[in-house]
Amino acid sequence: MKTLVLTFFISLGQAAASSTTCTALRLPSTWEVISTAYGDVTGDGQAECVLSVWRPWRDWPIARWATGATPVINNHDAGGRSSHIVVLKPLGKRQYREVWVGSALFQPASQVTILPSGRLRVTETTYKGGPHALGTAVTEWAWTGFGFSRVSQRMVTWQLK
Ligand SMILES: [Ca+2]
Repeated sequence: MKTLVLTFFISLGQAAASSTTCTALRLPSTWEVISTAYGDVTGDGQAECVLSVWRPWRDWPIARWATGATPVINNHDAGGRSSHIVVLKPLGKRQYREVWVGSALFQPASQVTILPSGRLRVTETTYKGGPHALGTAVTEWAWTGFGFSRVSQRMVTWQLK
């Protein structure tokens, strides 16, 4: 019998908070929430729920009048699902307000974590492997006021023995 040995060449650090607050979300049934994180990712002193979501891909609305393909045209898997980062503000009483929903990611996300610094840590996977495949990279993102800017990227190497 083969043994799977995983060698993870990066330090994942410590998560800032649990995601237990981000439950009871009422999302479209076609959305699959892969991971949630709860913490202040926008730097305003109030916590948000950050979700890694895979959902049916849709092109940008500008595709209707654009002359060329949009930058997200290939950002989906073979089944037509794309990966998105979603930021929601908990309002209490199981209510949430949408803060930001990102475009279909070029490099899809699986796990999300909010670091004590407020940066968002994303484990990236591939559209071919799917949302539950082993990560291929870990990236850190900082809130810009209307979205995230990538701060760092570290590739992940898995070794099978
Ligand atoms: Ca915040």
